[in-house]
Amino acid sequence: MAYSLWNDQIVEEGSITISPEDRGYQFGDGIYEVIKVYNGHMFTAQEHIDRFYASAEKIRLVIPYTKDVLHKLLHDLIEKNNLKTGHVYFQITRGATSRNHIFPDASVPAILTGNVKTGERSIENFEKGVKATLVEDVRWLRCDIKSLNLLGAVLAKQEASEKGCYEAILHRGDIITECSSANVYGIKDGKLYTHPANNYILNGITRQVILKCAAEINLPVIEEPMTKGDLLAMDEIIVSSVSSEVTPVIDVDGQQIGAGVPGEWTRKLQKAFEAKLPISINA
Ligand code: DCS
Repeated sequence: MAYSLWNDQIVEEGSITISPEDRGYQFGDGIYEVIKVYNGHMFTAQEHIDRFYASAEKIRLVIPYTKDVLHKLLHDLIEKNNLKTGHVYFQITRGATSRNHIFPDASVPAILTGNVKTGERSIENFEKGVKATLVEDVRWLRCDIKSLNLLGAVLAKQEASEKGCYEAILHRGDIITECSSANVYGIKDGKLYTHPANNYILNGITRQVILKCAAEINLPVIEEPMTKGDLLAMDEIIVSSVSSEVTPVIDVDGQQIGAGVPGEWTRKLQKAFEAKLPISINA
């Protein structure tokens, strides 16, 4: 039996009914988060919860629960589903009411839902690396908000998939921003380059952990935009997200990156990252 989050209750998955007039359904008027779970433990839960509240504030949506209550609900959801390795997804919308672009009045409650998914870590990708393709970034200008509006990301990821690629690396004109559902970095001459955390990208929680890992291994970080040409000339490229962790990119649109195999700095970052995870070889 699978259990879901329904506002502040854990309920049987099949018992939930979503209104066709839910604003998330009609307008994408809501926000979401994905937290990775290792051996039953959420990784960087507080950071994800903080970003959830920050995204909500940016769209003027009031979450009717405290961060502590939400944390406890997610914990209970994981436990109730007996999830070991996978992720927990949750979202909140501005409620269900007669369709109108204008915000509903305060009596219409926001709707919080969530569920878990089992999934092993993508070890083969981490080891061998993946292919990516460059796609024009046609998303809106508030990519810092983890909005339910994901059409730009969906179209880019679909294009990547049809080209046999793991990710779409997005560019606005000549400037590399991020990926459809991950951040992107280049490593050149012992320096790590990535787009600054502004409105053009989602400041990934994994990105924030990776920047700490870079400091630990004495890899200087330069948060400046790269051009397409800069990216293709990098010694190493990586992409990161809760599920991608530190995934090496060894090919972009058929062009080999560096030696065409995951590089040394990537390996060091992967090691430093893995050391922070709530996993053990005996678990
Ligand atoms: N950039 C975008 C556009 C994303 O959608 C994501 C995560 C990231 C960066 C990386 O952020 P995290 O490191 O916090 O995961 N996307 C989530 C998603 O939609 N599914 O899984 C992760």
